[in-house]
Amino acid sequence: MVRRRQQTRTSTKENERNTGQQGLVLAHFGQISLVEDAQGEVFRCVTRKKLPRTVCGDRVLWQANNPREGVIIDVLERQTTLVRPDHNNRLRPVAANLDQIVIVIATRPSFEYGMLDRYLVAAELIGATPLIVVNKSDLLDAQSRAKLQQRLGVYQALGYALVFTSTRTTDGLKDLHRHLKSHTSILVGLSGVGKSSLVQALLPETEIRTGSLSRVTGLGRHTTTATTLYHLPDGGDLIDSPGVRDFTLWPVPVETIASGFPEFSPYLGQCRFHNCRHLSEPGCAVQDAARKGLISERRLESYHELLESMDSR
Ligand SMILES: Nc1nc2c(ncn2[C@@H]2O[C@H](COP(=O)(O)OP(=O)(O)OP(=O)(O)O)[C@@H](O)[C@H]2O)c(=O)[nH]1
Ligand SMILES: [Mg+2]
Ligand SMILES: [Zn+2]
Repeated sequence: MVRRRQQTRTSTKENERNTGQQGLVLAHFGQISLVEDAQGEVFRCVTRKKLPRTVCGDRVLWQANNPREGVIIDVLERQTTLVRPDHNNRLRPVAANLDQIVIVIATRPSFEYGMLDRYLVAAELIGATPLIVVNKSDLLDAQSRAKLQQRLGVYQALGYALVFTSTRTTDGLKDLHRHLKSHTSILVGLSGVGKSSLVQALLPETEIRTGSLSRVTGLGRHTTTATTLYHLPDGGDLIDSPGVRDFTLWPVPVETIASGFPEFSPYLGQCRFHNCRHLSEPGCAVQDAARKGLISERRLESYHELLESMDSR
């Protein structure tokens, strides 16, 4: 009896699966997701109860119930998910199915190397390629640009790509575009570094969905409030996300943090203690490497800060 009921339920679900069509969530706000069908038409959809909340980049099965609206009946498995803890330390997904994280920094508002490192670790841990973009390059004179270039050289030495851009002078935009082709990338970083301006500069024809989805702050600036996906003309998707005041890494086991620092990998397993945390233990191969200048002291410091932040949770 019980079994038959289960079978009936499964076959109803199968039916729904068969009648639903695949779609891509471009943005999500309140109860509504903007779902794009295979032809590029966009529908306002609600999500069936009991399903997880959809996020930008989700692939879903959905049914149209009138020319512009529909219902999401299933959320397909996510390949990757970028999450960030909210004010109450609850994990909130930001976007799904991305393969590249574009960390946008600028000198105004100025950035902090610790945050850059936390974003890089996040990218490493979810298996996304990080790209570092220094926007507002027009604000840098030759000397400060060279200095910044030199300080960021440590990241290039680790194999991370670095691009200087300006939406004012269009400096570096071609180079950025080249990196974005055939990837699903998300722009992350502090509020006001110019993420939406970069999207607008790359997609001059598109009206960047800020209007109704954004609010004008007291400063008269448009701050992005909904994570939104845009298609690039010659392949690839670009996701604009709301700026943050800080980025905290989600809780991970302390052993995992070291794997977010690629330059540690030759030394992992070489320490005297197998459970070495690379803090002040004797015979630590990671600290030895830092003393010899093979690992940047500042990166090691970021690692220590991350360990402490996990301990204090
Ligand atoms: N000088 C200069 N200003 C820029 C550049 N790009 C953007 N801006 C300015 O920076 C300010 C913030 O730009 P936005 O694109 O809204 O920044 P955002 O990162 O999207 O901000 P949030 O949506 O709050 O996260 C605006 O006043 C832009 O005009 C640039 O390359 N150079
Ligand atoms: Mg924005
Ligand atoms: Zn060690």
